[in-house]
Amino acid sequence: MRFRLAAHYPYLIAGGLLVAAIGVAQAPAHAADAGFVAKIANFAFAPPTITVHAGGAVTWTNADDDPHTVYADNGAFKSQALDTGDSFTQTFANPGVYSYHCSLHPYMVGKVVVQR
Ligand SMILES: [Cu+2]
Repeated sequence: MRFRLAAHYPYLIAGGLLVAAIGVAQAPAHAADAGFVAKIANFAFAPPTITVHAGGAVTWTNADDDPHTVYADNGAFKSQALDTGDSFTQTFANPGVYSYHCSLHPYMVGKVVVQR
């Protein structure tokens, strides 16, 4: 019996690893969520309209060589000046339409539609 058990060990170990791997693959992602990934490029917000659910977040990353900001038209949120590669994340708790612009280039506009 001892030999038989030993002979089965590799299979037991392999089976255990497989179960562990499947368990990891099916585990829901609970890591900090950057939410909707948007970018600022060529002096424009992309995409110009973003839709998220209440409680969702949007992260803008500046891909331009010039600094930009993300300013809510109603002042509800505002970023620092974002240099190349800098990001700004805003969480939207309540449904509504949030229009925003770049305070350095006011012709740069966008909006976030927050659904229930
Ligand atoms: Cu700008």
